[in-house]
Amino acid sequence: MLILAVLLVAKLTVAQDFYSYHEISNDTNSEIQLEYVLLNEENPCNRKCIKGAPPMVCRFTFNVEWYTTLSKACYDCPYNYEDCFRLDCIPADGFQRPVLVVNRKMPGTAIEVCEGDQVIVDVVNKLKSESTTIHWHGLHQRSTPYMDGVPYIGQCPILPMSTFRYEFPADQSGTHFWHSHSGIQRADGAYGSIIVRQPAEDDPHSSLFDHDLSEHVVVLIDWDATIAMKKFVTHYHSSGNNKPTNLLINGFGFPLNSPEWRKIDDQINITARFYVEQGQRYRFRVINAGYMNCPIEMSIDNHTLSVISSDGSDIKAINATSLITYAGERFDFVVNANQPEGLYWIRFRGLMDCDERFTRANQVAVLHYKGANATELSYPDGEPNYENAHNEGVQVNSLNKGTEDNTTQYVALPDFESLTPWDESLSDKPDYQFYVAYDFYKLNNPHFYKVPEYGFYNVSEANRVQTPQINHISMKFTSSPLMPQRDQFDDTMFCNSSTVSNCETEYCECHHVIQAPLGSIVEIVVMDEGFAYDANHPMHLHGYGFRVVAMERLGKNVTVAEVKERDRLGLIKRNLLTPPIKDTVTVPDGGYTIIRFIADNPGYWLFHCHIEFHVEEGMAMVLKVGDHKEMLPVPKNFPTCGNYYGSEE
Ligand SMILES: *[C@@H]1O[C@H](CO)[C@@H](O)[C@H](O)[C@H]1NC(C)=O
Ligand SMILES: *[C@@H]1O[C@H](CO)[C@@H](O)[C@H](O)[C@H]1NC(C)=O
Ligand SMILES: *[C@@H]1O[C@H](CO)[C@@H](O)[C@H](O)[C@H]1NC(C)=O
Ligand SMILES: *[C@@H]1O[C@H](CO)[C@@H](O)[C@H](O)[C@H]1NC(C)=O
Ligand SMILES: *[C@@H]1O[C@H](CO)[C@@H](O)[C@H](O)[C@H]1NC(C)=O
Ligand SMILES: *[C@@H]1O[C@H](CO)[C@@H](O)[C@H](O)[C@H]1NC(C)=O
Ligand SMILES: *[C@@H]1O[C@H](CO)[C@@H](O)[C@H](O)[C@H]1NC(C)=O
Ligand SMILES: *[C@@H]1O[C@H](CO)[C@@H](O)[C@H](O)[C@H]1NC(C)=O
Ligand SMILES: *[C@@H]1O[C@H](CO)[C@@H](O)[C@H](O)[C@H]1NC(C)=O
Ligand SMILES: [Cu+2]
Repeated sequence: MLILAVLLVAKLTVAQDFYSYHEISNDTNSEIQLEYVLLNEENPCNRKCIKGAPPMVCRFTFNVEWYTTLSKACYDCPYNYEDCFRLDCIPADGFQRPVLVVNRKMPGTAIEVCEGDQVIVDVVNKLKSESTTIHWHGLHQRSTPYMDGVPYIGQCPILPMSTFRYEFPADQSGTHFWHSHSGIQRADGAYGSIIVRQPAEDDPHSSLFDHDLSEHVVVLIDWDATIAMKKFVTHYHSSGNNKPTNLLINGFGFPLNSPEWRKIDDQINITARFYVEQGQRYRFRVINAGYMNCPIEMSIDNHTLSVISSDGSDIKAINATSLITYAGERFDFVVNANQPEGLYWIRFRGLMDCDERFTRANQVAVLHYKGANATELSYPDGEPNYENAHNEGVQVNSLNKGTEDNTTQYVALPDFESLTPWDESLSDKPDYQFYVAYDFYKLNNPHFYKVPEYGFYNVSEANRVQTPQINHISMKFTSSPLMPQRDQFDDTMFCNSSTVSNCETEYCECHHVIQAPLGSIVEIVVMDEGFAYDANHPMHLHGYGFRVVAMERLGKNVTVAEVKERDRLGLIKRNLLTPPIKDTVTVPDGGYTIIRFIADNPGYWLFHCHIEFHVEEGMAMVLKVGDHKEMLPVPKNFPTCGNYYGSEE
């Protein structure tokens, strides 16, 4: 009876020939569990969005498991081209390594829906001993804050053997992505796209492009030959590096940086390939799912990128030659296929820890005109390499540049013009202003050093890894989730810069929470002090989009006091007209980025660096908006977790 009911639901939402059942099994909780894998192209929710058409319920099952690139499903890949495209084959850059993926794909199953649809994703944890959660990056979960997917904030981690059903409305259009928010699982492959499309009538840019296709979603990640946890422990407990060596575009990449490159002559070189027809204009949607300090510059030979949107929010179009994206950011641009029919390199170049000082990570994809006399294994002329991965011209979102560089060659974020009209968050004076300053510090972080045995200054220079902190505090997560189990917490259990002391010399770790009353206008001055080496930290706020009103690089060694003084003297220019709305933004090294939003989404929301290793080390803090009774009620039977110390009567 129950099986029939489930099948009926599936049939209502999934046309019959669209799915293949893997297995039907009885769950241990006597709940019938139906497992099916919907290939992206096959999901009926991935459709043309028609104004006035009824919304759909879009169901997905995400099986999270350890897997491998070049598995047996790949047969003779990478020596046989067709084999690399078999179901469950993950070719990556042609090297075998373990991956942690969803539905044996990397990127995992794409979610493409129309604005207003209801998304239901059953996340089935098939890992052997690790927990997981999935975050829907870019969706603010205003009506469903318990679905945000941050362990110990919005929910308990999902245990192995367990299934957690995420259910939320796709109420914000744009290019978003999902990724594991547990540990550093994203780095091993647990990421994919969520595209929420609109009817053409609602899209202010619809006249600028002819096509907005699934195949033109571009998911980027920095990549390495080993599992991320190996890199993490050897970096923090020894002298291992934290530099990725390669980039993958939609899961594909030439083994450009491998020592074996050029030696494996019979190996197929597979790159992502984007087909276009001459005379047509295409909307591309780029997602940077990167996990290390590896901003990615991209450009397309002989083509202009007309940037129209970022993080799901539209801007007045900007024509650019190259675009830089940081981990967690998304950009949409239109490519006009107005060049002679042929093949063109799409070039990607890693910056910072991926640049010419370190690994020279670079990658290519192909813009393939359908009319070109070429096969899926033909390539444009010219050898791709790190040096030629840059095209000169107007650049958007440049590394370590704010509005201080007013040459027209660089377009900084505060110079974007949002198509979302002015709102109260752009009032002259905010209700609350927070300074959030960070850097790397030479601390005896007890997670990695032990005094007197092997303190920071005892060990060799190569072993002295500095700790990134926000306001000199490392975030310690609670043992049960803040929002659903909020009755267990009160403000005295939290800390912030006004409750701690000596943190500049001693390592400080606590539940770092700042607070804003519901409905207040909040300004956060995010600062990179720039004392330690050049770095770059893309900061992501959960639950909100924010206006980027200012961004400036001041130079090396900047203190909070100096920036406050600059502001007092009126030297900080804020764009309070219609600056862009983002959810992830970087800060120039030795500079600041100022963001504004109205704190109208009650709850506990994480604000953190989107570099996996940094957030894992505690480069995060929580924004508490509203008091406990203003937060939405906890769903019935929501899972709980926490410590157990026996009964101590
Ligand atoms: C599932 O469980 C029910 C009731 O416990 C049982 O009748 C049924 O045969 C089981 N189905 C499968 C596929 O194991
Ligand atoms: C892969 O690329 C390398 C370098 O360009 C080349 O030597 C090799 O022949 C290519 N393999 C195939 C099958 O085209
Ligand atoms: C593409 O641009 C390069 C460099 O600007 C130029 O040399 C080349 O001729 C262009 N190719 C085409 C097909 O226009
Ligand atoms: C961008 O370039 C196209 C031509 O390629 C032009 O039609 C359009 O007006 C330009 N847009 C801007 C904002 O400069
Ligand atoms: C297409 O390319 C092949 C191989 O390079 C060549 O033999 C053929 O003549 C070309 N066809 C045309 C129409 O250019
Ligand atoms: C850029 O800034 C410099 C120095 O502040 C100023 O002299 C120049 O006029 C500015 N140029 C533009 C295009 O705004
Ligand atoms: C580490 O440094 C401290 C302080 O200088 C010193 O007391 C201690 O003996 C050193 N430990 C080792 C193992 O060298
Ligand atoms: C700092 O934490 C204390 C204790 O939780 C809290 O009362 C105070 O509001 C916090 N300060 C800010 C700026 O949020
Ligand atoms: C910045 O601070 C670092 C570390 O304290 C110091 O080594 C460096 O000399 C300073 N640089 C400048 C330009 O003041
Ligand atoms: Cu960081």
